Amino acid sequence: MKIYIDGKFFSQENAKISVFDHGLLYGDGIFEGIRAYHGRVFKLKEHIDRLFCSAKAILLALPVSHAEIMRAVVTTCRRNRIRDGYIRLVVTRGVGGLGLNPNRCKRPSVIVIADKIQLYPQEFYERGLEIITVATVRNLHSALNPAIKSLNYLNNILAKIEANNGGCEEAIMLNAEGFVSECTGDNIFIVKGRQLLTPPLSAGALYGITRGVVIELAQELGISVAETNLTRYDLFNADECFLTGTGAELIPVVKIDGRVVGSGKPGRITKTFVAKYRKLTQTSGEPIYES
Ligand code: PXG
Repeated sequence: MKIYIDGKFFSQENAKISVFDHGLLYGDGIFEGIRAYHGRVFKLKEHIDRLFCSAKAILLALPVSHAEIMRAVVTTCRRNRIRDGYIRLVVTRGVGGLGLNPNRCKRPSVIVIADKIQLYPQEFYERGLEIITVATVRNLHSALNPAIKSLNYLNNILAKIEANNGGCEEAIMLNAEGFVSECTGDNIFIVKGRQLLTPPLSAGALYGITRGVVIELAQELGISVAETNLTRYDLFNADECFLTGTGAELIPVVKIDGRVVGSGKPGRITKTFVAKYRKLTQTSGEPIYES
């Protein structure tokens, strides 16, 4: 595997970052998780746009342009002969001293890892997931805004541990007001009648790229979408529920905190979105290879 670090490629053994990098010392940095399907990088521009938004929010001046980062991602995929894979793009604050001050970090580092994708077991997609609400509350947007895809993911990791301890793959996280925000690495949607409902970003959700695609697909399907505060009660009484994320794609949810959702099986509207999403991933994206 060849890993891109600051414009050069390194073997896996030699791809190294300093222990003085503030990405390691303080979680001071940002990242993106991107997928490639069929020799194309899916929604690459949108991921790089979001990376720039995260960078702006943490006052990190990216050392390379939007176009250069897009090229770095595509080139790294090509060097690793990726057709279907997972790309982790990381930008750290860079090497600094043993103190918080980011001004001592002279140059951010840009890292691109392109690897094979580890998929969730197929049975989750066929039967649906059971998920639980966990005690760890989502970070306040006035503290560390969850819209920033930062290297500081402990809030999400703690929630994931609680889900795992409860025998589940994913956790529902509530915000400090008790409204549903999202899961640890996925956004959440419910179906109620002919309407799709999802928490607004102000509830502490990430502006998910997959979430955005589902909202666009809903428009094509003539299904209305409302971004609205949801409580656990709303989830329990939904007709259908599904999660969205680059890693998970669209995954049906059939049980929440012991309550069976809808029929207890992946719903009809969920399945329609799954099929539409799959088709889109197979037919669009930034080409990695010349055809
Ligand atoms: N919420 C959070 C907190 C996330 O980290 C999403 C929602 C979904 O966003 P996208 O843009 O991917 O639709 C994420 C993204 C993994 C993995 O390996 C996790 C994500 C993305 C890619 C891989 O668990 N999370």
